[in-house]
Amino acid sequence: MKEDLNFLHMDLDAFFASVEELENPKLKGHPMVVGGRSDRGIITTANYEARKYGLHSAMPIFMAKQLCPNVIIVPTRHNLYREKSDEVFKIINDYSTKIEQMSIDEACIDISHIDADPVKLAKHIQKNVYQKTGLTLSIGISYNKSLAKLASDWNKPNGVFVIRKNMVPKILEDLPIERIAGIGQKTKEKLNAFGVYKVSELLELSFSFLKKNFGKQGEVIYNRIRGIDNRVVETTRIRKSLGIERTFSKDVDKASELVKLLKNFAEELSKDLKKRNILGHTITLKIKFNNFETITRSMTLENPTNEFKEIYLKAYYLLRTVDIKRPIRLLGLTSSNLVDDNIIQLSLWNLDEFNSNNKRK
Ligand code: TTP
Ligand code: MG
Repeated sequence: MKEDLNFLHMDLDAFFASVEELENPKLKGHPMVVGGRSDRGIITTANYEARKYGLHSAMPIFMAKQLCPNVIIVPTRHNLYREKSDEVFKIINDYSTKIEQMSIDEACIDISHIDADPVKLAKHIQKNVYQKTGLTLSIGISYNKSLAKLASDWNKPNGVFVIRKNMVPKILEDLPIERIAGIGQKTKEKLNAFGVYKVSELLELSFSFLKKNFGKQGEVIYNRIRGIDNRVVETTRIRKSLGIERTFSKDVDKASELVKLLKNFAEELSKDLKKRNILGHTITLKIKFNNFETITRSMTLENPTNEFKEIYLKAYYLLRTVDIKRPIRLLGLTSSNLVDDNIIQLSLWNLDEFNSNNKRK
């Protein structure tokens, strides 16, 4: 039976701390937190060794020191985490065009177009991200968004967990209510005041009771704990352009050579666009001469394209409008004004092959 396990939620493990460990491997194996410089600061995250002592995000540093006197405190470096996060998302982008980034280290990915076993896919993603960045992540898979998120937390670190239709609501019953997406601090306190702490107790409340006391949110909660969540993955990372730019080791001064390079660029660009299932409306040529003078020429097409021939012909036309008066040190070819192809067939890691080797059961 093909289940609708179309939501994959990923969350990096102890993200800031893991990045710091990559930068300074000596930190590995020691309880360590990333956080403010003074005792009045708070922890942004704790590595898994420090978590054994009860240290966690949002805990004041002075308290962390009391609980774990040997804890190493590393100051926060946001730019570094941002860069690492971008690296991870670049890898994830190759799996799906529908990715919703929820935070710096977390995303929900629509995998409905991937006809492979979702667990094998999750392991493929984990291995790929680990090999390229050294970071580990945990993945949850389910038939809706909130359950996929919940599942990503189930087996941390480096885990994969699937919540299937026939597991709900049983699997949720023992959870504290705040684990349900949509139950924030305020709602939690209000529900606690009604004597409700666990999902099993929440399941006993009627739809009308929840609606009367919590309004629209009450409806949402009633549905979520029964596995109903119709939200789709909202694409948040929209690529604006895709292109190739290269500075040559030796300036190019022959027109024939330049045309040959342009052809290669068009070929490469077309392949890249096709892999990502995107089409571009605008083609831009960029040339930098050996005196660093730079010119760009653009052309917008009526219909977007990712076809090599079309890209090449337009790029060639643009090249002919340029007065090539000096040797050239840099050439660039970019496609922008991008649109989704909608028909998702391929991906950078050869989705077709992956699908046929790893069929869903
Ligand atoms: P989380 O994914 O919540 O935590 P984490 O990645 O450190 O650990 P886990 O393995 O449980 O996923 O948050 C991601 C990063 O966001 C985290 O590394 C640091 C930062 N952060 C804060 O700055 N303040 C906070 O209160 C939390 C929760 C996280
Ligand atoms: Mg995380």
